[in-house]
Amino acid sequence: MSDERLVLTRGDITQVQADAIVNAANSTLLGGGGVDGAIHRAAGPGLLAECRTLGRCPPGEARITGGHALPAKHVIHAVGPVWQGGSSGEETVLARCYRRAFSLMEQHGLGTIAFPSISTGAYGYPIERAARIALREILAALQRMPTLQRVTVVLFSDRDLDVYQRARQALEPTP
Ligand code: AR6
Repeated sequence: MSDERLVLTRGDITQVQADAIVNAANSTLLGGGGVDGAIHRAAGPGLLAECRTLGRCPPGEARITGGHALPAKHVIHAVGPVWQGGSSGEETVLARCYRRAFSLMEQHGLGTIAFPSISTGAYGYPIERAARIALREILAALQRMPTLQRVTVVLFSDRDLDVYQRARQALEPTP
């Protein structure tokens, strides 16, 4: 059965109101391009100042900060894997990003979250594969966490949204 708490949409994650938005960060947590750059620009310098207190974050891990000037209350900074062909543990590391984000939500009592498509930009992860892993982890979290009210995946193009919608249909067929 289709879980209505999962929403796939096209848009800009910096505009999303949620308890947390997820940033596709790098290990320095000090900003970069892509969605990371957009989040830091929209959140203002307070976010970078808070990130400086955190130290490095290895791939497959995540850290939580405040949302600063964003409409979201928190930012969960997750570091995805760099795609190296698929036989260097990329799938495990990507899955762990999603799991770590959900465990931070549990620890902080958060109910709504929005994810970008982690690793599928600068880090080169093929989006069809990444979508399967992301949605598998999200659907598993929705099943085990009754406190999750809404999980939104915010895709940056119509094509990316289409890839996620197809992957969802394969994992969660609707009649
Ligand atoms: N809202 C939603 N999605 C976005 C937005 C936005 N405002 N901007 C870009 N995307 P990327 P990665 C999409 O490269 O592959 C950074 O420099 C984008 O189209 O942001 O995990 C970090 O500092 C793509 O689908 O993240 C790291 O060094 C997706 O977000 C590195 O890039 C992820 O693309 C991380 O690479």
